[in-house]
Amino acid sequence: MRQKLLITGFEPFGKDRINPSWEAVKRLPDVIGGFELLKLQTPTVFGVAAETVLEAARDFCPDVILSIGQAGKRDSVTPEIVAINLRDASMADNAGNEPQDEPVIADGQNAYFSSVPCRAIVQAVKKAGVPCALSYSAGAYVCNDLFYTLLHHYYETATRVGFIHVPSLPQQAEKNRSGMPLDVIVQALEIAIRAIEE
Ligand code: PCA
Repeated sequence: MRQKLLITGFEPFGKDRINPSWEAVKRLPDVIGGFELLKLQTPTVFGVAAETVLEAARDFCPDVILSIGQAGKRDSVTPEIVAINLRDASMADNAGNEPQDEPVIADGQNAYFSSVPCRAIVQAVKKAGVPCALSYSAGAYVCNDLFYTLLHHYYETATRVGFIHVPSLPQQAEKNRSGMPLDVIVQALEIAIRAIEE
């Protein structure tokens, strides 16, 4: 029987009109290796992103949830190893929220580690020639908020949760950044999913 993978990408935020995380997720095949995929776009809004994913997961009952987000200041694909219990926005989210020094979940533990094999993902993606590195911080904005909430919700359950940041596209890359073409991001995600299965 196939395993089920819920994979999410974010809507555009800040000054961007496009978010490579969702553009790449949208282009993935519906089946990768032994996984059947359900693709979901998440709002870039504190709290609401996680609610959207948890609601979809209630019906789909995924074995793995893999969320993807854009990290414009990076030129590599970066699996996130840890999520922290902190909301600290450097700009407003898409609903105008700009929390500072707040917990994601009151009384939640300080941090959770990813429950997908980040190091295996890095090795597999790099082997294909795509720049990829472990990241030790998913930030304190909406991506970390989603990742932390999912890890908290599925802590010590059979459902595994991972998060991968991807670079901006070349046409939207910030100064001194090259960005990464969309087809390369799609390829990296497909390899990452196969590495999770192994
Ligand atoms: N990146 C942001 C939020 C949405 C996204 O794609 C982040 O890194 O928090």
